[in-house]
Amino acid sequence: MQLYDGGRAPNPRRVRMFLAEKGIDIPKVPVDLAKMEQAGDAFKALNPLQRVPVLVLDDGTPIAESMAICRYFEALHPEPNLFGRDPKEIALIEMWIRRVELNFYSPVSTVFRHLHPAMAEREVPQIPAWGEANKSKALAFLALLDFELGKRKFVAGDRFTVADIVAAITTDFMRVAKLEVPADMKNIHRWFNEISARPAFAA
Ligand SMILES: N[C@@H](CCC(=O)N[C@@H](CS)C(=O)NCC(=O)O)C(=O)O
Repeated sequence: MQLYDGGRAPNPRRVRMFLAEKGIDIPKVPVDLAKMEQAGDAFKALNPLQRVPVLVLDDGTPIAESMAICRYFEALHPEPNLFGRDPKEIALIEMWIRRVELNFYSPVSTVFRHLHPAMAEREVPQIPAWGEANKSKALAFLALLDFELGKRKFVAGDRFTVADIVAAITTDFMRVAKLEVPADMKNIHRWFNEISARPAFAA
């Protein structure tokens, strides 16, 4: 199998961090997003949505969507467990993945896609006012997460899980979107310093 990868872009990064946490190494095919390789016919045959990452299985099946790819590897390599061990933990991790993707990743990505000059040709139409409007949405969720992280060590509970990967890669992506974590969000800073110090974060 092969992972169609996209450099420092956040979605491929969360899959690479997940694989590194699991100790899994698979062949990678770089897709140059700046050169719009994702819009070429060969790549569109793998993912008509023209987005990375995509995992292509040995039988040719393409699996897109970062969390779907991570779940595939969790099923193949259950340890270390990152998606939950019992019904309650599985549900809590899923709850936080969805909360983070919908209320945090999505607005940060919208800020980037609608305000960054590098995205002008890809995000058509680019609507700067929509980018601006999403800044406060991203920060509102971050404030909620700061409050939650005052009650426990990790995003979904008392141990590191895939929910931390999703939230930490998004927090790091804020820099690219020219957003800052406010200095007074002490719990976010404490947690992010810890997650970003994990060797897998550099994957
Ligand atoms: N929901 C998808 C999102 C994938 C996505 O948006 N990938 C970005 C890179 S982070 C991409 O391929 N962008 C190419 C483009 O916008 O043309 C996932 O979870 O993997």
